Amino acid sequence: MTPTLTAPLAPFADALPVPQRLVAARQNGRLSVPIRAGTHRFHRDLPESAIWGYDGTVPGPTIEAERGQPVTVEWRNELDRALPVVVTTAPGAVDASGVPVQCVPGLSGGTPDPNAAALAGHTVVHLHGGLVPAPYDGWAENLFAPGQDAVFHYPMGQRAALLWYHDHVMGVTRFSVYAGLAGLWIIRDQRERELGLPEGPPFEVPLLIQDRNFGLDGSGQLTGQLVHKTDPEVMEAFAPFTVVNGKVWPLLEVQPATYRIRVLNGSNARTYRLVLVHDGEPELSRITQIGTDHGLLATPASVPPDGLVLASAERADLLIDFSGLAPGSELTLLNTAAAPFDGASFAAADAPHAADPGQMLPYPHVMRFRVIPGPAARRTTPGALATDYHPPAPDQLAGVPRRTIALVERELDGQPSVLTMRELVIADPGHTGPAVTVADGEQTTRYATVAAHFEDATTFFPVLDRYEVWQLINLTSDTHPIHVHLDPFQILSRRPIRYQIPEHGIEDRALTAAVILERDPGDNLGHTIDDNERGLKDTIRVNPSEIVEIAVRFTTYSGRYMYHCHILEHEDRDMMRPFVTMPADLMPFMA
Ligand SMILES: [Cu+2]
Repeated sequence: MTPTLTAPLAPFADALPVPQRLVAARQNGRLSVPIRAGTHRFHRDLPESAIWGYDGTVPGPTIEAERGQPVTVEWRNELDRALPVVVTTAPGAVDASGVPVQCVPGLSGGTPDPNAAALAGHTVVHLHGGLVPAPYDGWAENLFAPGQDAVFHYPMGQRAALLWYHDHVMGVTRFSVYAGLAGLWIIRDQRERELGLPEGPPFEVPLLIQDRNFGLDGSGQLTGQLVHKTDPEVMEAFAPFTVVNGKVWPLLEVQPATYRIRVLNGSNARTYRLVLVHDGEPELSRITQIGTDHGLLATPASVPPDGLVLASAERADLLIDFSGLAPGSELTLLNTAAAPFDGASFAAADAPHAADPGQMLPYPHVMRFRVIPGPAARRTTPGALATDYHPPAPDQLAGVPRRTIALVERELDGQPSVLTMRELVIADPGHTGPAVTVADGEQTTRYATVAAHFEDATTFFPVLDRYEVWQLINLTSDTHPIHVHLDPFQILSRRPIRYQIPEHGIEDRALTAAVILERDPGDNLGHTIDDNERGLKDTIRVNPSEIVEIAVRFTTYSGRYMYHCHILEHEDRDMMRPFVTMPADLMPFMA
């Protein structure tokens, strides 16, 4: 284990900021949001950082909408400064003392990428989780330049949920989101009000969690300069400082009451496994999860024994009970997830000792809650939450179209390997080229690759209102959070596999692999579905050596959308593909 590091910033020094609220109903549903260069202080002891932000702030304002009341946003690109992030790849993966370079500030000997420095600020906004017509979904190539505007119409015909809006520009989303282009979007509805859930301050608190790194000056002092640093072995940026609502390791004072805490992992790549610790012991029983990506679960869920796992873009709606705690009590939210995350477990009881630079987790701190005097107000959790969805019945899924996607890591000479997706179709009997075989008991299916890159021809044409089953096969050693735009989906199964890929089995387009639906003897993962994953999801973790099946049904809008890994460094490097939703009556006319 690599020795622990001393934090160069004091934890729990800054108060947790709550982003400015933009309540759409107060502006007749018409909002105008400038996208601006600005400055932001990430910690009281850091100089100001140059950022890009919605309304010039990090995070952007929280937009609040009402189900059934459309919102129009005029997104005004007023960026007048080039990308405020130094992008670099360090020459080595570890420094002279053996510490991974991504765990420390500064460039670690890397050269600033001049192409990144020249990025002028073309942008496009995606409302993640939004049931939005295709022209307003934020297609990654439909950019608007500095000085140009885009007026997007959001119908809001969807259930209450915590969504988020962020930049989705082709190829460099990882830099523009890192620069600050992300904000929360909350939809409210009658069902949540019937349940009497807290709405707005002080008892509803959103937490947008990200990781960031900063530069060093000539004397080794932290500057506020945002640094996106990778290394020759790891293509994802895992930054050492956890930032919540724009502050490094903040502090929130809470009354001895029940709070509704709405969490989004808005990090580029880092997965969090959150453990609430009081006096050195985990107190996960204080947390009840009531909602996930697309809103309320059917019934409340306990946090899994190891902690609450959230990969990039996943959300959790939590009730945290601080009642019965004396004023002055402190509860710390810690992260125990190694990076890159591969699903491996870590006991919650060990969370105070989770720091491990060798696992790219130099500081497990996320934030702290401190109890202040106030009236005790414990809220009972309703036993029944959502009543508007059910898992699809087996007969609804019998005979529906099945789509198969393999996640693979392709090694390249002289540069970090790239993660890509391969769309597979059942091979013709006469197919002689490279194939993927999937053996499930007695039955073996042979697949051929039909698409490998974002710009390859579209092969997915789902018909509106019809169920499909998408099967995601992970042939890599990392967990990938796969996000499907437009309607939410439900997870059907998560099953262990073992597989073999021959030498040169992963080529630019071709893929050869033998997959067997059984557990590999060396595989320690549970491959279970957590209770909190049984709601309506738009981002699902696919762990190593695993097949995940999801039931997908698009309902409302036809057009061209995307699905992709939400590790931004992966989606920017081709782990993203299009699909086109089609009205049934047009299908006979498709060439
Ligand atoms: Cu990925």
